[in-house]
Amino acid sequence: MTDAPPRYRLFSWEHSYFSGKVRAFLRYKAAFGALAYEDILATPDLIQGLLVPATQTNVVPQLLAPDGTWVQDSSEIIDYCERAHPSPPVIPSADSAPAQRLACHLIELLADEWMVVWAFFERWQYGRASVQPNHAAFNEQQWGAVFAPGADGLGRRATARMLFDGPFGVANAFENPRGIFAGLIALGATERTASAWEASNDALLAVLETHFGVHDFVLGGLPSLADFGLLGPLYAHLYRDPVAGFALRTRFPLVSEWVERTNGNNALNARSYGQKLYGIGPDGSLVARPATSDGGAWLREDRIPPTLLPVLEVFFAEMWPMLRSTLVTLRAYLESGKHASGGELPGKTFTASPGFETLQTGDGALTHEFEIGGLRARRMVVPYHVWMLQRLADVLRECLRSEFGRKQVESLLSQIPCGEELYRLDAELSDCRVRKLGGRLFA
Ligand SMILES: N[C@@H](CCC(=O)N[C@@H](CS)C(=O)NCC(=O)O)C(=O)O
Repeated sequence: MTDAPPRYRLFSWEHSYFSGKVRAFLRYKAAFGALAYEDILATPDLIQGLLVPATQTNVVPQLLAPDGTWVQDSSEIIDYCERAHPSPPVIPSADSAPAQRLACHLIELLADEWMVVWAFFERWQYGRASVQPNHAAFNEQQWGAVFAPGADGLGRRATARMLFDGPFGVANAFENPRGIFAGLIALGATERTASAWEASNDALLAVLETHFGVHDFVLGGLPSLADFGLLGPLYAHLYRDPVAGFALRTRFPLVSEWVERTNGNNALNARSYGQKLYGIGPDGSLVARPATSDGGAWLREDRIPPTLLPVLEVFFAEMWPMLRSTLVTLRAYLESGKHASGGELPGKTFTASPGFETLQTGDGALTHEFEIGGLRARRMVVPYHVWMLQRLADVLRECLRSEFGRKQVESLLSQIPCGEELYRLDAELSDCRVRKLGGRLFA
């Protein structure tokens, strides 16, 4: 008899961006017997009674490990489980596949913290009464499921509607921005910039459509961190939300199919990992072969498929200037003496953090200019980006340890405009570092 795999508890919502990323990752590990997990709906009672006391943050997803350790943050959850259950791997090794490893982390960052803007915008914009097409009813249903889990269907929808019109600020949206809409403005997504964000998202989907026309996953025939990262925007928002979901299915059918494949659930047509395709042998028996592209494996010898380069180009063209400016702005703020040394920093992705609104909105010290589609706009600085950059700098250093690694990384970055600026990351992070304790960030 084999021992049962260790059982984790994931606290998540079906319609949450970062929950989709982590759930698909855990499902992949579980499919190969590395671990088992229970997916628990993170109701307000559980968030306030369990999650906040454990990690000091109310965000989902959060993971409770079998030994009682709480892990908050989708990236930390993946790193934690990857260390504890390395097989099957989702992050290529720094020694044998340094370019693929670096590409995974760049794509994760793009998906987590840049694609989030349009995904967040489409959900709420198409839920405003005055906007067509409209998915307000669906949005009520998906939020009501969390906020009134014990109520009947109409009760669940009514509860969500009350929250939308109250604290979420949907009724007044951009006229009197509060809640969600204040968050969108803080991210630089306004009625003026919306079409530029949409165009950026469309262009990225077009590039992905080309890639998934050749390879079933980012790195070939098995998923990796890059796939799970991309599933953040692509599952809960761009696939499930009806208005964006209609556009995705009709205009980007291969991306849509990849969502099902990476999510690993009800994906018979999409052909997923662990699945086989069968032919009939000469003697009439079923003959199995891997169902996914590239022989059902990552591309060998650290190969980066050429169709992936345009995705990385988007990272360096659009997101990288904003990240560099984040470091400059945060450093200036920390050096201004207005921040207690070691003091807490804002920690949220979607909105200004409670208590930091003055700094993170308007012309506050933690806001900066950025560009999208040729438009200049203003957005908040998100110190969490610095934490992600520190993680990326660690990965880059590991990848550059060997001669092979230096050659592979150089060959990758030299093909991407501005790619070689990444070598300056360590220098740019000097004097501008953050610490993450549970769900809180400190200077
Ligand atoms: N960096 C975190 C972000 C988590 C996050 O922002 N979760 C969203 C749902 S997808 C949330 O809980 N938002 C509620 C809030 O910010 O109050 C991660 O990667 O897990």
